[in-house]
Amino acid sequence: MDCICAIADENFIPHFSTLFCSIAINSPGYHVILVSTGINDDSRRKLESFAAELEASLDIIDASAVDLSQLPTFGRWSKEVWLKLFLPDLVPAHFTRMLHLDCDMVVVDSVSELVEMDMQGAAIAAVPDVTINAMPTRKCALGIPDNGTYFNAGCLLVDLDAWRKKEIRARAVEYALQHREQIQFLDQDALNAVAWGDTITIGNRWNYAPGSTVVQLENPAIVHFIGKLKPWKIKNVSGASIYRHYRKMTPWPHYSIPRQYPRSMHEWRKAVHAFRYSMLGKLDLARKKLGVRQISNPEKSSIYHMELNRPLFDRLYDEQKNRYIKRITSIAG
Ligand SMILES: [Mn+2]
Repeated sequence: MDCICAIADENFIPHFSTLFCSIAINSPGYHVILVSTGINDDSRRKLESFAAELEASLDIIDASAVDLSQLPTFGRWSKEVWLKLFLPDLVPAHFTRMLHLDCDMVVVDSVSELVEMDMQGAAIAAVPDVTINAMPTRKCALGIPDNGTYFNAGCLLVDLDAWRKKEIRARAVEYALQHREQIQFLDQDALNAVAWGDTITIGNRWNYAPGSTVVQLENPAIVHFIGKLKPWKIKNVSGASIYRHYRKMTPWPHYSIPRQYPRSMHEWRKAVHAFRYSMLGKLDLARKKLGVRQISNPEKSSIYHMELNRPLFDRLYDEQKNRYIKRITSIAG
C-alpha cells in the first residue's frame, strides 16, 4: 500500500490543506498522512471535516516526540524541516511506498504513474535540482561526484523497505552532525550526501518550479513553488492562480498578501535593488517582444522569472478552474 505524506506546523496548515485538496481532486484514492509537531484542536477538527467533505482519507500523526534539538538550522528554516528524514519511521508499517510532498506544492494531475513506477531497487526516486547540479563546488562539498545527481527533496518517492535497510535516516542525521559547515540546504543536503547513489531520477513534471528558466515543460503534474516566490506572499507569481483555486476550497480560504515595508537600512537597500531589477526585467521583456538585444542580466530579475512560464500556467489554470468540489452546505444552517 502507498501513502502520500506531508509535514506542516500550525502556520502551514492552510498550505497543507491546499495541497491536500489538490490531491483529493486530481489524484484521488490515496491515503494522506500529515506529520506535525503540534496543531491546535480547532485546526484538527476543520481538517478532519474537510477530509470527510473531500471523501479523502487523512491521518494526522504527532511528531513532537522526535528529537531534532541537535540538528543545525539557520535562515528562514525551522528545525522541523529535518522531520522529513524521520517520516519512514513515523508512517504505519503496512505501507510499502511513501510519496513525500512539500506543502508549497499543488498536485495538478494523477500521481499514480509515479507512485507505481519501477524503482529498480533504489530507495528514492526524485527530480534533479537543476540549480545545484550546475554548481560543481556544492556537489563536491557534499561528496557527490561529477556524474552523480543532486536531487530536490520536495517530491520524494521512497521505497520504505529499501530506505530502512540502507539506514538512510541514521546516516543522514550522522552526516548533518559531522558536517555542519557543509550543510546549506539542511535535510536536502544531508539526504543527497548519503543517498545520491541510492536515488533514481524521475522527470521534471513531478516537481516543476513555475519560475524555472532552464526546464521547459508542457504537462507538469506537481507544481512546486520553490524558493522565495510563494503564491501566498507574491500575488502575481506564475502559477499563483492555481494555488488560489485550491486554497479557496479549503477551510482557510481567506488570506491577504502581507504588505511589507522595509524596516531597516538593509531592507531599504534590498527593496531598491528588487525594484531596480523588476524595472530592468520589464524592460527586458519589452526588448524581447521587440526583438531587440537584451542589455541587463535577465536571470537576476524577479519579474523575468515570474513571467517566464506564464502561458503554460495560464493554460493550466484554464484546465484546473473547472475542477472543484461541491460544497456540502452547513447542516446547522
Ligand atoms: Mn518546497
